[in-house]
Amino acid sequence: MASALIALGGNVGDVRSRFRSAIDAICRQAQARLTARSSDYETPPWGGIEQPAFINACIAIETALAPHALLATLLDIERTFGRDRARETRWGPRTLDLDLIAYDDIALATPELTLPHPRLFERAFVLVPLVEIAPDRVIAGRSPREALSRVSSDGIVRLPDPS
Ligand code: PH2
Ligand code: MG
Ligand code: MG
Repeated sequence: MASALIALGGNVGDVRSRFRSAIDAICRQAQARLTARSSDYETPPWGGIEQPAFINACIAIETALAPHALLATLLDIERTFGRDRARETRWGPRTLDLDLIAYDDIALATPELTLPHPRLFERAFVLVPLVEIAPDRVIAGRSPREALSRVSSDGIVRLPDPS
């Protein structure tokens, strides 16, 4: 089994309940066990497009799938939850984004998949939830905690657990 970190995001519709269903689907379809789940965070949109705030979270799983098979499963689950890549703009609104952030200590760069995620350390909306579940995991020689100390997390709000 391998240890993978996945970042979840979305800003269209009921994102928080979609996260719950998507995490269930990941565990089923990726032959995976959920080992950690962050809180949900409301985060200011990044990327220069005017759009509603995002909800972001991170999970850690143990999975039997290899990296590309896991990626294919995540893309499939995005489609199941209404993602239509043909109709969306780069950095624009989306129902569900599932990004593979890290997979064991594997480093790879293929047209479909780069590991660890190439923009991970620039994005407080990934680092804040990641610090909650894996502050000291070494990713490309850095820790989420150290990386977060170098970016602004202004405007990021932890949401209370749903009761
Ligand atoms: N995803 C984007 C573009 N901008 N901003 C935040 N805060 N969170 C996201 O997940 C996000 C974003 C498209 O991938
Ligand atoms: Mg993505
Ligand atoms: Mg993304």
